[in-house]
Amino acid sequence: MKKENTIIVALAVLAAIIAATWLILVAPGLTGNEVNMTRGVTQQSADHFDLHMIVLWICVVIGIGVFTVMFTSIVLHRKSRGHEAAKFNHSTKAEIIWTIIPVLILVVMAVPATTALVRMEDSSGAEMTVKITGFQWRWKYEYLDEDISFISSLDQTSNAARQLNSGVAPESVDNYLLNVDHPLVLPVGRKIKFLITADDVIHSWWVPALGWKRDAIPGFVNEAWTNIEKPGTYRGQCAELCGKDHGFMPIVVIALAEDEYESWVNEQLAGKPQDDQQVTVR
Ligand SMILES: [Cu+2]
Repeated sequence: MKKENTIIVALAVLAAIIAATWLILVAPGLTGNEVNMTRGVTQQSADHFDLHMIVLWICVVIGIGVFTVMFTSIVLHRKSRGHEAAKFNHSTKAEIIWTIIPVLILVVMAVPATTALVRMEDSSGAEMTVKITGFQWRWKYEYLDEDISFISSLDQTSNAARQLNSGVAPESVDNYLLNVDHPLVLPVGRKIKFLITADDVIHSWWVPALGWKRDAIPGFVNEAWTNIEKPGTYRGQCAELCGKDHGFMPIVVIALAEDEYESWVNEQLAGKPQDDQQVTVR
């Protein structure tokens, strides 16, 4: 086999692998069927997204390299062309190379991952604290700096639609099973600490747009924090199988601009919409 032919086959294989990678990773995003993670609305979620992309592209480059060498070898050095397997069975040089290179790649990936992890655990300097308690099957929110607390349950429309023979088509309900009666209202641009626990079994508080999820465990208080950058409505769910209605305890976070949040707090303290929130749990 001439050297030029080897190069041509290798290039063809490389082109085919790059095209396949593009089709799988990039093309779905162009057509709107994005299969990637979302970037979210906090620095933490952006950190996670960036880490995920760095690691993904490292894997893509490794994959392209490995498959190019593999398919080129399979095509050009097949038995029917008269090639014979090499006789050696050990190569110290190869072993050193294929140990050192992966170690270096892992070290390169560990640096940004550790930085993000340390930042994620550092809730110091929080400007407000919200205690979250999971119950079968609802969430209780207590604003520890204000005298505000309420219980957040699945909204009535979803709850009615989910009943057997309800006559309400789930498709007709907006945000079916992802809506609550009393959303958690938070300000944007403020560092908010969460203390997360549960009162019966293990639940898990998860809003994907915030970039993390924390188990709510009876007898333990887990800590997390966020600083939402963009006003909006962000939905999540309990992420720990916690009983028969595990699928019916969604989470809704409404992030408001600072002044709107302040007027919401004042409304709550004035007691207006609080009256119907004294739901008995269990
Ligand atoms: Cu739960």
